[in-house]
Amino acid sequence: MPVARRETCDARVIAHVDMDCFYVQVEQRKQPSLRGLPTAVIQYNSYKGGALIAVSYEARRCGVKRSMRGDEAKEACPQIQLVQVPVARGKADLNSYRNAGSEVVSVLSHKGLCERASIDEVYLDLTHAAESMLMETPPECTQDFEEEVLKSHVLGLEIKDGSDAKEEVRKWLCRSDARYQDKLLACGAIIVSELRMQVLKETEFTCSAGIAHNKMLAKLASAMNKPAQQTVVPHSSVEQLLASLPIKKMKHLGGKLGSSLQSDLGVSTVGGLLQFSEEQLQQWYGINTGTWLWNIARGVNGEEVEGRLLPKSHGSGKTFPGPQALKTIDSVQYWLNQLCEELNERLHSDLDQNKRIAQTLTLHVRAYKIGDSDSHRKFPSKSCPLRYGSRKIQEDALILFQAGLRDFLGFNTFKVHGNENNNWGVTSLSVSASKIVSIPSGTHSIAKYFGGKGKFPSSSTSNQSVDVVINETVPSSSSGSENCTGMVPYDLQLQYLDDTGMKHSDACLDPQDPLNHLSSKADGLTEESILMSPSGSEDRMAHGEPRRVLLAKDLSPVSNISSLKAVGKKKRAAGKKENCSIINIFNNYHNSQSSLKLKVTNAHDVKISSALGSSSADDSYSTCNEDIDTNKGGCSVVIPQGREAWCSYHIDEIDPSIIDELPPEIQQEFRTWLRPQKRPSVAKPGSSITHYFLPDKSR
Ligand code: DCP
Repeated sequence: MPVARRETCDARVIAHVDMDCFYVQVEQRKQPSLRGLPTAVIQYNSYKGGALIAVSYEARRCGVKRSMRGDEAKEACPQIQLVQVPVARGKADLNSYRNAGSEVVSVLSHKGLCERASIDEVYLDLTHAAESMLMETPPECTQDFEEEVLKSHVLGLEIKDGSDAKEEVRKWLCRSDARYQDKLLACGAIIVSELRMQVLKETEFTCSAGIAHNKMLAKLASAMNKPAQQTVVPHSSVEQLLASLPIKKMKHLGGKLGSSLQSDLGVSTVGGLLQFSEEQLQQWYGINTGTWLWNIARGVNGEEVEGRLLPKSHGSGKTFPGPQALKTIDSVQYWLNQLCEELNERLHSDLDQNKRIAQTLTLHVRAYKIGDSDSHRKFPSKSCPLRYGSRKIQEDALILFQAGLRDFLGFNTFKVHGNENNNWGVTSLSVSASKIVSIPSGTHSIAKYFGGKGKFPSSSTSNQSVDVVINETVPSSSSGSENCTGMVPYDLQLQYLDDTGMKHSDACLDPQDPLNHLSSKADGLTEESILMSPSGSEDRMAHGEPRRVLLAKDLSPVSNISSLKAVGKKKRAAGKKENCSIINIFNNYHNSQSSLKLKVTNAHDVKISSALGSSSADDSYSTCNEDIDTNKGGCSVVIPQGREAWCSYHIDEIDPSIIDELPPEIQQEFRTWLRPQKRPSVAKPGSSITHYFLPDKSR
């Protein structure tokens, strides 16, 4: 659900920039001969000529719509040029569009805080730039304005018949008697027009923009005059704008909430909500939503522009409509493998280019059950800690799927073995990696990458570190506020989603589960319920803080450890050979280090910590007390840096194959350190992962 936030009293200048028919423009740049022609980009499948996903404005003028398929578009506009979206791994490859979006962002980010909101949308906070302009070169002292700014649409500005619209806009920009806020907006309009021209010059793409005093109004305005135009919302025109804005056009009101406002309150426009008091709206829709509705009726929206040029999450998805629905575990596994490979590539390029790592893997599925027409939104989404490496992501995604399928079908009817299935079908799969954190620049130490994650003074709060530790400590936990991809049509894989409300329930495993070979992993799952966004175009996944996280926060180190001992016993008794993640190893190393430093446990506990940590396949069983806030609790976890960090490991017992899991630069750093010192291996036969990377306490 939307979150009600107060607006600051300070005047702000916010712009929303939206690329015009973006995929078409990218294809037209690749093939300039298509410029000016009615063009559409179609999905790669050939059914009825493929689904249209982007339509040029020339084609729109001929009646072509995005809801059409290629064959229909040809009927409506015989001269239409249909370009197929690039394909990789049997699905749409959006990399060229994603990269084109990044080019635009790099131009737009020069003038103020810039938030990349989707593959082709950006918010800018231009308040400072506008204030400076007003101080140094106010519009009223400007003689010549660029044509582009004079073409602006200013809501509420009356252009009488026969009068020169550009001259009216010039007068509006230069009004000396305008309110301060509107003077700032005039400066914002000039800045945005310059930025849009710059985007055109550097990328060859046109875009449209809205300029207002908050994000909500700026977004509404950017869509009002397309393509290649901009719209300004002066304060005085807000009421009029909302008075005529249909409820369903407002972000978050496209779905059930909007329908309820229409049918239960009889309201058809956003302005229609003005007749209700805040208390009434709160009574009917809850405190937060009620206040949010009361605010939007007045055009109030305190959301900040987040300085973010990079995505909050990575996702890769594919839909399997109608007869293409997947009906066997094998076919699901095949497609999960494709999606995970793509996700892995993107994770690695994010690591290489931006020095960021993701911490949570989430699987979203849409499926149906035969005989249950209501089942298509009920497949629970599942998350687990993300392990780097294509194979590991694939394995984990399949485990998440199987756990979700078991819940979806109900324990009694679930059969995982065999491929025969007559009662379910999967119509959409998507995997996403979220909780992305930056690695501080200039550090190439594994200790900083993994052991110290969540503890970087500049990038994490104490709460974050608690979350991270809980992620590693408590089975099933993932952050309560992660962002991840929802189900999206047309393999739309780049998502920058807002935080949403919470809804969750515990994943509960039956020891008799036929999936018991998965149970240690499944035990580490977070179940998430799908909340479909009210807005048709913005399907979102709501994530909540799982109950276990809340419980875990309350656990004392000692109770934590004893519960872990029990888990450890169970796992050792099972004698399972489990996979090992390098991330776990380093986390466990540091966790055991911090346990020692914090002196919360006895030696036995520390031993358990090592044993559990190093034999665990999932991230869940390390004994760890790092949820004690290092800033507040008076106990610090010292993360060794650089060479010093490596020196505390037993090099003789390091399995070189584990090193392959590391990011390339870390591998290099590690091998450089390892080579001159590596002695002939003295690892005993049968020596297990339990012993790898234990700190050398003799040093
Ligand atoms: N897209 C997609 N599937 C959808 C919607 C959009 O793959 N259901 C892709 C193609 C679009 C791009 O995302 O080019 C941006 O989507 P927009 O909704 O912003 O639409 P356009 O940029 O194509 O057109 P407009 O000029 O109306 O914004």
